[in-house]
Amino acid sequence: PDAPTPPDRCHARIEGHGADEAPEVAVIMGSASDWETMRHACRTLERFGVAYSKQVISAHRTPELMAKFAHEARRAGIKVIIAGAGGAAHLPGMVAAQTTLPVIGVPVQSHALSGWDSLLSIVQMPGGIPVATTAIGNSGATNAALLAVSILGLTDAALADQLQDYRDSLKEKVAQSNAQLI
Ligand code: RP5
Repeated sequence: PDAPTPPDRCHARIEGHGADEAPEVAVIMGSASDWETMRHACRTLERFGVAYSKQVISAHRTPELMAKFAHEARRAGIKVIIAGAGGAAHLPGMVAAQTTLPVIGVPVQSHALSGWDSLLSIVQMPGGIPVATTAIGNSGATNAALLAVSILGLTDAALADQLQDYRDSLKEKVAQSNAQLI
């Protein structure tokens, strides 16, 4: 499929992409500069046919928009939130503070500290407000989407089957790479 298009810089509505259905996953990011990383999450959701929305929402620059999004997400039918941010990466934690939906945080690789700052900001949540934190960068964005698929698969057997097929394809790739070593 075509590469997902970048999100608008800022808009408050939760709009779907890639499917006619209402979005089940919301992909949000602190800046348009996070898109190069977060597009991997969107691409993976598209691969599984999961309807999602995407938005730039900054914890620091648009705190009111962040609160509005967090408060409205469940009512809008969102089941999982994927939040990517870099540097002083408060977005995943601050969204998690304002909704009981599962929040998966993606640490975006920063220029100054290679993403250590993002990782530690996202992963070190105080007890009581969890954020499921993935690896830094593109792999983390991909895995965030796979984790969302896994969560949705709890109540969607067809999606769970698709995830198993994907895992089988990874196994097959390893077998093929071993065959090439001969
Ligand atoms: C964070 O600050 C964003 O998530 C981004 O990773 C970082 C830098 O943002 P820009 O200055 O590129 O907009 O809020």
